[in-house]
Amino acid sequence: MSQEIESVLAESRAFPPSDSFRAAARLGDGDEYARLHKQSIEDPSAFWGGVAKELPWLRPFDEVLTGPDGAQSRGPGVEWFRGGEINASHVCLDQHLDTERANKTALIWEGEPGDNRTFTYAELHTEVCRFANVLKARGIGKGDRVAIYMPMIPEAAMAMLACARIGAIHSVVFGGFSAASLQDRIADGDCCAVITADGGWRRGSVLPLKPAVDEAIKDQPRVKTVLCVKRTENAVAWDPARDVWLHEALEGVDAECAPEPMQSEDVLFLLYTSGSTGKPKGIVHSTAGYLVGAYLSTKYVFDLQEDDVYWCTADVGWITGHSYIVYGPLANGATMVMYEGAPNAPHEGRFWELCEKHGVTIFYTAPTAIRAFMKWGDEHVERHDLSKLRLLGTVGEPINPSAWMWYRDKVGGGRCPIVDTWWQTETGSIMLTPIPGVSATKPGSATLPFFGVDAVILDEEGREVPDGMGGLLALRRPWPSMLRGIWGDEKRFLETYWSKWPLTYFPGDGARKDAEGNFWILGRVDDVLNVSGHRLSTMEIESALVSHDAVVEAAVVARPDDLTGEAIVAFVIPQGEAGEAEAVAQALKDHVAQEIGKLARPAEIRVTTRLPKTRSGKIMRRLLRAIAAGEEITQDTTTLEDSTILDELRSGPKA
Ligand code: 7RM
Repeated sequence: MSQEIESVLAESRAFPPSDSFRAAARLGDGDEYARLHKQSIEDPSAFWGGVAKELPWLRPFDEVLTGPDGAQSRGPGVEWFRGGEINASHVCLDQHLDTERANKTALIWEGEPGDNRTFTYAELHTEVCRFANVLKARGIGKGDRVAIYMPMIPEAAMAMLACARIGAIHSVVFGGFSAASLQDRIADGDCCAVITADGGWRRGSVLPLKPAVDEAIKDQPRVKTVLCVKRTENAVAWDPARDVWLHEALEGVDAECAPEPMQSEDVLFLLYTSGSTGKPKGIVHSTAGYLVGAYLSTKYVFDLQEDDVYWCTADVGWITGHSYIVYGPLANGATMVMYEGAPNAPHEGRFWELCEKHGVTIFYTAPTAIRAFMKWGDEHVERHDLSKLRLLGTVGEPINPSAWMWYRDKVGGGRCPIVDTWWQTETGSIMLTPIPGVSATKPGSATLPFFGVDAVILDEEGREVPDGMGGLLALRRPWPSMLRGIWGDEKRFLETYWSKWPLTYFPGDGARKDAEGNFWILGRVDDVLNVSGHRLSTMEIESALVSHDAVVEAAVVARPDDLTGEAIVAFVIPQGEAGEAEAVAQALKDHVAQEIGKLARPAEIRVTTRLPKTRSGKIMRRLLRAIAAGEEITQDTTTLEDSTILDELRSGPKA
């Protein structure tokens, strides 16, 4: 059977950068970009060797890329920057200390209640060294795994950098995960310590963290230390043999801590990602290659300049927080904003208030957030002065063109390029993206492969599919920040990512490439529908639904159908009251049929007020599939943001 995906949505708008943006951009010259890109593909060792030399090494590397076929190696077993020694916290902090950046603001932090803390590079360096000495004093050292379970406070970034400084491997677990999820991750990583806080502020109340840690480690004798930051005043249970307040441990600690020299391929961190089935995978990242990828992509994708104020709204519990809050921006000496709380606390204009207050110039968020902002209404955006913004970004899911246009017009005032960045926990850094001073952006497209990325659209047999046709996204060449494995499960690593085609990485996403070489992500391959033999992307049907004024958000899945094989079920969140949208269910079916074609016409529209999402905002379609088919949910729901949603969906109205 053909594995091609029929791509049915046409989007032809294109927005080149303005002349003024182009003139001031780091990379604004198309010829220069083409030359660099060509070199990155034709001579990756020269290209990546040059980039890597921009970072401070403790010992220079001997070779750039090595493996079974030397510098031509591909596939899972390659090594980057052999012979080199480097330390991530030294790259992020120490290198700036004997430059003008020593007294530059590294971090502007704001708590949900409105409290502020800022740190210069010199101050952040001191904090991290002291933090690192606290870890050392507890016997934590090179190669040990340390779980970090924190709210979005400066200590979260400091904890990561302190681990990196002493060569301990951090494993950040998102603070919204349950005790059970935390326990699984601590056990799988065999962690010897947990860094946490008493709690954090979320929507006006304290989200406790320490109790979940206590619960998670009650049967984990390997965990000898729980280091706890005092953020709130809530009471916590205390085991004096194991628990340590950070502020007490810091008293009288030395502010000097030499960075541990790490081999290029030494592990910098583990980060768990939930596959569509099975237990979470501990994605393993290296030190040098990861840093090189995070450093270069931050610099060019965000056109980072010395006086920018950069804000990535992700949580440090996600890869976006690792690469584009901590390692990438700090390696570039940037000034960044970090915010503890929810986007709608205490009001729905909070993000725009923060942009105005701190003079944010670069803003990076997720489509799920953008759709929420749209729903909350334009007035929250319009109330604030966003004239300092010059660049916008999105990540995490395909962005539907109507949300893209809203983001461009309402937030960006029509003047800011939008970088739609496609990448994964596994890729470590951005793979498909516009270069903002060069690329014409298109609503819904992640546009072009970044430097060194050899992306193609293949069929199951590994043949390239013609332009315009949907297929499987594939990466043929290794890149420095690629994952090095799944912690403790080499077999699953090889099967998941490297077994579909020889020596080629399979990310699990469907995509198509247009005649100009721009990539359009169609969503996870597991989500593709098959209606009467036509393979359709859920994302495109969702896009058609939200292009109707009555719909704010939509999720499309298939249920078995005797006649057509699969039938389309659409879950929609209406704009305004649910009653109205029920009345327009017929109109919505017609709208999809008109936008895409009769074959994409939903068999059923279900109105809901919420959709099941992961905590990073991705729709969990596998749960919707079970609901649409009327099955019991027996699958893992621990990564679900709000489990009460399932009851609503099961009992919700049909139309
Ligand atoms: C960074 C991150 C990875 C998956 C990936 C895609 C989807 C991410 C985009 C996107 C369309 C984008 N890491 N995805 N970015 N889809 N356009 N710009 O999200 O490991 O949590 O998820 O997310 O399906 O495979 S992740």
